[in-house]
Amino acid sequence: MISRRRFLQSSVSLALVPLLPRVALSATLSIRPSWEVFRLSPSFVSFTTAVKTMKAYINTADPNSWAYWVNVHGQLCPHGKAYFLAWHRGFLYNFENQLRLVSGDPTLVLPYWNYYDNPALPYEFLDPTSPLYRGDRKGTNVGSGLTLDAFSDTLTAFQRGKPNAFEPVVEPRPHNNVHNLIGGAMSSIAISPRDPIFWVHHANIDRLWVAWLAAGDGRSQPPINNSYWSGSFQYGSAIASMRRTWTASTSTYLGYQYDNQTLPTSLPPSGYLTRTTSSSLAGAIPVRPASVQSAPLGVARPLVLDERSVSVDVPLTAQDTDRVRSAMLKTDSATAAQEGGPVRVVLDDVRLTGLGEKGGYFYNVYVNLPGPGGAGNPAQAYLLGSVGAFEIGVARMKASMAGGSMPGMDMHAAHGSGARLVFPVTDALRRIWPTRLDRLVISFVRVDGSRQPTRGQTIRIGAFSVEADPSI
Ligand SMILES: [Cu+2]
Repeated sequence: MISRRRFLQSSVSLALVPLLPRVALSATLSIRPSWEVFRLSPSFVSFTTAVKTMKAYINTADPNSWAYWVNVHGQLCPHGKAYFLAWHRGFLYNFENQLRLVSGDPTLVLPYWNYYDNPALPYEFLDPTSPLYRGDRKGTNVGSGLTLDAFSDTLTAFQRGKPNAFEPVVEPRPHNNVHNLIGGAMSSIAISPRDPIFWVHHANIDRLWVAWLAAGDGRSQPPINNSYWSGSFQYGSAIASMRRTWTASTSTYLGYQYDNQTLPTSLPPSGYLTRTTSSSLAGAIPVRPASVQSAPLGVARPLVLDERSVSVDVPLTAQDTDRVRSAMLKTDSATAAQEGGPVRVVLDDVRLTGLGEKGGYFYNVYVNLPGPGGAGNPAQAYLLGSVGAFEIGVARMKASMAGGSMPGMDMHAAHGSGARLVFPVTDALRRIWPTRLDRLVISFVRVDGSRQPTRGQTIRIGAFSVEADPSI
């Protein structure tokens, strides 16, 4: 895989290459169907033929190759920051155009995988003779990674940085969780579009965006003339850049609609749960896992994660308790939810083991889960976030871009630098409002995409700590 810098340089030299002929879009294009409908339609053959043809063509500078799209995503996609949804919408649009060109089928549209209806990987992706197959997947069911959090009536704003915004919630849950639970290429941001399931997963994420806006009840995004939409998106040197303004009219974007534009209202029946994921059942309160370590506030400890769920005990002195209470009382909720909020879990020097890189799992990170038999709030009240191979890749990508060094994006070659992940704690403490506050217990609850997850170490955290700013 080429580095971001080399990619940008090659963009300059390729600027003289004429743009490929584009399929003219009819005004009536087109309704994206569910996978269940799509697989019985003639388009299914066009799709698999196009996938096979593109995979067989090895020229990363040419959008007729599968690798072109993998590289564009690895170099240019915004994750964990603004325009996550809008950039990927254009990415799907351009890729879909290419599928039509390659297949010669001008009616082909991407289908979506609605895992809220069926969380099992569609059968066609598991057939070793199909171009949709990959042998590196670790999970075949994403049910344990689904939540309804993003569809709450309280999330009426759209963009990152606003309180109660949709985009920063739908990205981790379900988007990241699905990437992690499938594993293989899907759990690496650098190469995830290698797996054909990427495209039907992202079509579903795009559909959820359409459904969110269509659900109304005050849900709104910046209007078309808002400065938020100024600027453009890039999709590599061979594809014309696209103005952001086209994102304003979501339900009829470029003529696309989905055959189901309603938000999920329930989670799929739990036909499948692993030993360790019963705690991720919708609405169920996870049982606090046993503590394996103790770390005083502000003191960093190494922590290794494996197939088990674990907790770290953080005993608080009277002075520490004052600091945490002060943060809970005096911080507004927008600040409390920020990454660098006044109380935070800091995971530094985070590295994937060889097993961990393969994905198929993630860990929900909670604060002060009730003990066995303890009643409490809804599970999501305790949730700080999650960590898996996908989040670690995103953190490293963001760090390398912020640092300006733009090292090679090949995660497998970049073992040198550990990632840093920070989870705000103050907001969750305000939700659960513990009456006693003599300790914080940070729990890592393992979630798997397979009935038989591999045992062994996945993530090595060089320095785990809980930090609290001095009393305000
Ligand atoms: Cu992406």
